[in-house]
Amino acid sequence: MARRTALKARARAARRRAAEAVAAGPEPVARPVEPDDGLRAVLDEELGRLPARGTVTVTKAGAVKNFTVRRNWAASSGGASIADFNGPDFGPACGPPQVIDTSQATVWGSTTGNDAGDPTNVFVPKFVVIALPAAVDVTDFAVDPTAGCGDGGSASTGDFRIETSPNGTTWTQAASGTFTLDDRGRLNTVTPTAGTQGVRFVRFTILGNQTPDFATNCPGGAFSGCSFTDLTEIEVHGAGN
Ligand SMILES: [Ca+2]
Repeated sequence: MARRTALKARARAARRRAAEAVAAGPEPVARPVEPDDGLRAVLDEELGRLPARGTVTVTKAGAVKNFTVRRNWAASSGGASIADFNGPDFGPACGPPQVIDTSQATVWGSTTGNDAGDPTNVFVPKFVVIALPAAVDVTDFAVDPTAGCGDGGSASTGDFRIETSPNGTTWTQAASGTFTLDDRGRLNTVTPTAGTQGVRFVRFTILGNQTPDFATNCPGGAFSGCSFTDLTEIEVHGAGN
């Protein structure tokens, strides 16, 4: 009898401890991890845009990786919008808003010549104007020039110009350059040399695509870039006012 009473008392004590443990919540677990101890973290060049992406390998000791994010002021999800553009509108699937949707799987598809995409050997520049949700002191742009919407790589953006404006009326050339084959499939940083302060509008102009020797290979060449020109994504980084 005494043994049975002792067993019951022990069982009651065990149940009480279990109930107290549940009420107290889980025990804190200390996971001291040195920066390079058991942790391999690769935050690729995509870091800085939303959503940030990276690879973190977690060991038994856990994993700690601090990172910062920065706002893409050109994101339509953040209030930016397309204020103007020229050329045809192949929306919604391939319209101009696809360059500010933060997706590198969607593309603005346009034409090299007339709006019908009749192949010629004369490239008519195509522009898109992005209205930002606030005045931004721009530190850099990021551009993915890659073609899509059924077009070949030759339709990727080549020569380009970026202008900025505080009001949508007066424009300052902030940057220009040429994207090549190596720039496809990624966001390429473009650093402005002027027009960085108080930017409310960004105008991106496609001056040429990546069709080899466009002036002589088009219109008869077998390049989709003879008819079409595309752009995947534009990002704007900096400090909002
Ligand atoms: Ca896109």
